[in-house]
Amino acid sequence: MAVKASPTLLSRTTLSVLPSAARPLITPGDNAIGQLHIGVGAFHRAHQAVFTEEAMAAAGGDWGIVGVAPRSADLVGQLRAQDHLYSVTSRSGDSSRTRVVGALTGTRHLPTEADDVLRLFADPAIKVVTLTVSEKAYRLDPATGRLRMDEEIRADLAGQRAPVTIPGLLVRGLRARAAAGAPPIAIVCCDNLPGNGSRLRGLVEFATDGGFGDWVSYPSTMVDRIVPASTPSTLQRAATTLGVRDLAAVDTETYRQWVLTDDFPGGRPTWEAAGAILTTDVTPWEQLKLRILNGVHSTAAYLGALAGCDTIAETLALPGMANLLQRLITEDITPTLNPPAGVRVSTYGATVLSRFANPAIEHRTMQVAMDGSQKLPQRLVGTVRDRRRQGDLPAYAALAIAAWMRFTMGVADDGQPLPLQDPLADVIRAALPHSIDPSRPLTGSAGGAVRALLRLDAIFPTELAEDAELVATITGWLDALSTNGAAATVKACTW
Ligand code: CS2
Repeated sequence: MAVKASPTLLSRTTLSVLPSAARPLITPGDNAIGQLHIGVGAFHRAHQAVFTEEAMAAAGGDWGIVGVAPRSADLVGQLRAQDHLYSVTSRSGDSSRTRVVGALTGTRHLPTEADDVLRLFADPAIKVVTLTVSEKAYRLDPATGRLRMDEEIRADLAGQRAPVTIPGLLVRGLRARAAAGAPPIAIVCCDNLPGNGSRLRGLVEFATDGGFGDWVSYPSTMVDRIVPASTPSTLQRAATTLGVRDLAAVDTETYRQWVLTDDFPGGRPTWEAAGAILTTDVTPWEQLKLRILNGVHSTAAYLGALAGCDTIAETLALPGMANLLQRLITEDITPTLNPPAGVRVSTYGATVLSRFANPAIEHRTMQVAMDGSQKLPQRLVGTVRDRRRQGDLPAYAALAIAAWMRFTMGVADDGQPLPLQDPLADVIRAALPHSIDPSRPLTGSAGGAVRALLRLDAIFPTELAEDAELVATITGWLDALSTNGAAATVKACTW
């Protein structure tokens, strides 16, 4: 975990060599801790931490963040060696802005420091716990939204060893806090799940047989900023701009949005001073974002990966792709939405497509494509279900589902392997008919594959699996994808 301190590494002592525009907005260490954040990856560092720093710069408050890394000891070592400072570079076209963020005041490595994390849960100074751990970490059954009780969860809840799962950590942390008689707290899910606050409340109540009443609040949130995994070029560019090395540097876009229900019994940072929207109902925002941004992102990721595109921006440049995604938004998704007051869905959709096309953001199709079983229900399946209930056939959303199905078969159009990274990978592979040879056109066997995958009830509701017209449409697309390839299928959609 230890990284040798180096005179050329970003740290409090090297802050003075930074260009003045790149220095933190607050003096690191001036604000005491107030928040615990689980999942201190690139997204958190470029989103909630940035909002929090700006809030503290504008309105003060002791809201320093202690970040918990659920897995990576290297990241903890790097951040510690840098006094928890790191830079965020917002990139758009040829222009970029880099700033070091000073909101992170400490880190813990969950696998080796769980007891200390539990102590922090119980610390009265902590009033807000935020999470960005990805959809799968909550271990919810996507179909029922209920916590999947397995050996690990049971062992975590039994409390005979340090917790290793996120639900286990949350429950054990809250129990430790209750036992310490500490004041109320807000637990804030910042992952792309619908009704993320009430899902988390349901999870805790189910795992504890009733929960903690009003003493814990679970605000719902919609979070948005495209933050690709950092690469060696991210670090190289940060070093050039800063004049010191930054091993935890992050690249992102300029756009960012955060909408939260204002339910924080122990207080909260003045995030609105940083542009966040505090409201009473996040649902319309969340549906807009999950169905348009994330739904279209996943569609581009599967089609792009099949077509051999490395990044989302490269995918957007395929002939016909922008047009197809535009029609997916206008014809299939928009009629299912009830947008927030004052938001024009067409403008929102256009902004999303131009964000995806930003060539300065090297967001890999394989990164967005992973964990499809956890993402599809809220991103695409809800749209298909709602359109079918409205009596319409959502052709482009059906193509998106077909592209995911083709993707699960593990071979791109040029024959390259497409490894299936998904917690349900084994279940998905077992569902696929054995007769399928993914390296050849599926002619004749596409229908069997579609029916088999639609029967996965963790992803698709029965009403879709039994919908003959929908099955036929998805089968048509899957046939086209396997016979002509994704690029030609998309191009043929240019009416
Ligand atoms: C992406 C999201 O990886 C993915 O699945 O769709 O992480 C997306 O970049 C963010 O939700 C943007 O806010």
